[in-house]
Amino acid sequence: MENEKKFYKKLESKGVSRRDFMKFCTVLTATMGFSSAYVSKIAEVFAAPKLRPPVIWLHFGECTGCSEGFLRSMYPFVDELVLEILSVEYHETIMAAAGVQAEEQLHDAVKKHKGKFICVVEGSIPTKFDGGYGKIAGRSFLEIAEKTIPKALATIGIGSCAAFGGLPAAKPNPGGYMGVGQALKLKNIVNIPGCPPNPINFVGTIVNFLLLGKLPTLDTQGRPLFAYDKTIHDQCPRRSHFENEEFVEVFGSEEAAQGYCLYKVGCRGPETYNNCPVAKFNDGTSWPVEAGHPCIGCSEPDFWDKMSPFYEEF
Ligand code: FSX
Ligand code: SF4
Ligand code: F3S
Repeated sequence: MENEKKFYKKLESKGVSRRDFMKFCTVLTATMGFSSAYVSKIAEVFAAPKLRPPVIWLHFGECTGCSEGFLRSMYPFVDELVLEILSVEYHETIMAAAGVQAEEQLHDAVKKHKGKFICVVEGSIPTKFDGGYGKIAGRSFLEIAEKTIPKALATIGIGSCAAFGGLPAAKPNPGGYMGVGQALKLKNIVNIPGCPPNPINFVGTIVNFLLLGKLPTLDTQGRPLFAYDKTIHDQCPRRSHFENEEFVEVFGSEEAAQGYCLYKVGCRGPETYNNCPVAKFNDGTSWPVEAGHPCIGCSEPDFWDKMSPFYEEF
């Protein structure tokens, strides 16, 4: 109780009311596919955390958009909430240590929390030339992954690069980049694809773990079903225009202003599994199709090769 009071006081001091926080918990509960009876339980995960699992966050071949998306653009207070329920032991983007100290921090954290930490991986792994396309402190990404991930309690691949290879694995892929699961032949990695992924799907995965003591149910690609069980097309507010054959053929046209369907300018919504139309981005502000841009299938395996040329109808 005391802790909860402190938590709400702290939120208020940052200009976040209890109402804002409960609104966020309601959105998160719905995204996770739980009934509204769970809202207060989910609020408790943040307000009175029982566990603070150690997290080791690795960066490989990527643009850091996944971390940036998570740390900056969601509900402004959520990064702090999540950093409070997790004990982040190593994260190159946000840690104070650098160089030798950072290296030591990684080795110490893996040793200290062996079998108990959650390993979050951002980026894909070059597998050709002995992993020579990517190294940190003299060790290849492949070696770092091989030495770290098997010691984790659970591994989460955040972003399409970690999940499926993403941009670094696009043709001709000279470095032999692969998703983490494929590179290490893992069977039980949780993949949160998207370039970048929606932070709420990552938060939902973590909260599921803290609330129920297990990771969410996954599909055959390792994606949490709560977020990736339906196509963009099946949840799209422009769908009636698709059915009525009302299409945008030129950007900036009258049809575009009318909010017609973007299929003919290359929308890949029909073959893309993600919850963007309901979860949206930036505090629920918008998502690509709402902003007038076709879905380019950024959360699908091999999307750079499979979904391009973008802006052309398939
Ligand atoms: Fe990849 Fe994430 Fe795209 Fe970027 O780290 S999914 S290139 S948004 O940053 O991995
Ligand atoms: Fe489907 Fe894309 Fe058209 Fe939406 S805009 S209805 S996702 S094709
Ligand atoms: Fe990506 Fe399509 Fe969503 S491009 S962000 S999966 S609308």
